[in-house]
Amino acid sequence: MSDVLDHIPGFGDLRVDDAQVSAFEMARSELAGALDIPLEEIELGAVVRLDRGFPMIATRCGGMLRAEHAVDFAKGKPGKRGKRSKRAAAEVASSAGVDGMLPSVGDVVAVRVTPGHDMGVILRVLPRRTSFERWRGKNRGERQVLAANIDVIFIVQPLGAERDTLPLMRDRVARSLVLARDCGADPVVVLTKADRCDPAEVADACDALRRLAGAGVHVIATSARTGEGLDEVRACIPRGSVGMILGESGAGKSTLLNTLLGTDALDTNAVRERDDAGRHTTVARIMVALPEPCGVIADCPGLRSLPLVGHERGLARSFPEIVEASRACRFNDCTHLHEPGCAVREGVDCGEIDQTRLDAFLALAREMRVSAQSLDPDIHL
Ligand SMILES: Nc1nc2c(ncn2[C@@H]2O[C@H](COP(=O)(O)OP(=O)(O)OP(=O)(O)O)[C@@H](O)[C@H]2O)c(=O)[nH]1
Ligand SMILES: [Mg+2]
Ligand SMILES: [Zn+2]
Repeated sequence: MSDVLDHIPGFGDLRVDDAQVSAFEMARSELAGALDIPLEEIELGAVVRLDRGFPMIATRCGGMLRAEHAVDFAKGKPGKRGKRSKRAAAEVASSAGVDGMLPSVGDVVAVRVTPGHDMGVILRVLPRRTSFERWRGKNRGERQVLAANIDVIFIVQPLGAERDTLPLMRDRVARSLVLARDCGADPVVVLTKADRCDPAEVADACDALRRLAGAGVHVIATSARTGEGLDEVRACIPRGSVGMILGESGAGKSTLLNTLLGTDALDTNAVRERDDAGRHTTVARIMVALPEPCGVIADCPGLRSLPLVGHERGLARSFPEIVEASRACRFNDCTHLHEPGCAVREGVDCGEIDQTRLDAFLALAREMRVSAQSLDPDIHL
């Protein structure tokens, strides 16, 4: 048993690209001027843990500290530096170019580190290479950034759960693929708990999900008990890359990470026997650095639902052959269901397009049209 803090990545374990470093250099001069503070007090850092406390930042200089956000700090939320009025907050925010963008795990930030203070202040969230976002709320039009600068998303789905029929698994995996592609990360499907099924069942599930996910997406059956598939998972997260783990509570996300770490650093909990449901054991977003030659993965709380709202880009990236074929449909607004001259259905007939993928595409496209309409009644179905 080891502490999760032993495995928190340092700045050098994360991938901060040249664009982010130059954005930082520019932000640093601007912020130092606007706030009238020494340049050396502003450091480049990355958010490696987000929990109920202040975000934890690994800095380029090798430090690890908790940091409050400049906007909260300025708004007078209780912090170590005392209170400020809302008015002062606005001034600080505007003069310093603090844009109010909230940091998420994986974010690269400009952080103020003042000698003698153990708490930093996040002054700016730097441009994100990728941003994994989820719809939040009904009609509020808000998206929540669950993680930033992620290269690989592990879509975790347990095998051998009675309530998870193949259609349900397909639906969840299809949604996750769209979300992952939407943010620009590469998806990998990881089926956990393979030891609970016989090999034929495992093979069937893998085949079905491979067919759905299409070429170029790995589908890996794993077991934390037998070690099956773990090397394949490791191969998907080489050193220098950053992953996150996505799946329902109880899917075995933290257990998988512990197995990859080789120690029980992350808390796990038995699922409810009656229905295999998890207990929402993980409540924080915590990055862990895997042993060489692997990179970093963020453990995340289980997500119950994955609504798709405005993820058209992700849909198009997940089903490129369907989008490509649809350009040749006779009607621009072809639904690919019944129209004459539908190139997509022709593609299915001649075996170029998989019916399973088309079904998934149509269901998700329709869901997105319905959700868009509920937000904007002028959009017609
Ligand atoms: N048989 C078997 N059980 C597993 C495997 N992996 C995980 N489990 C069990 O599944 C249960 C839930 O695992 P967790 O790792 O806590 O699940 P989680 O996805 O992190 O759940 P949350 O933190 O609640 O989101 C635990 O009892 C694990 O022992 C596996 O490969 N085989
Ligand atoms: Mg967990
Ligand atoms: Zn068509």
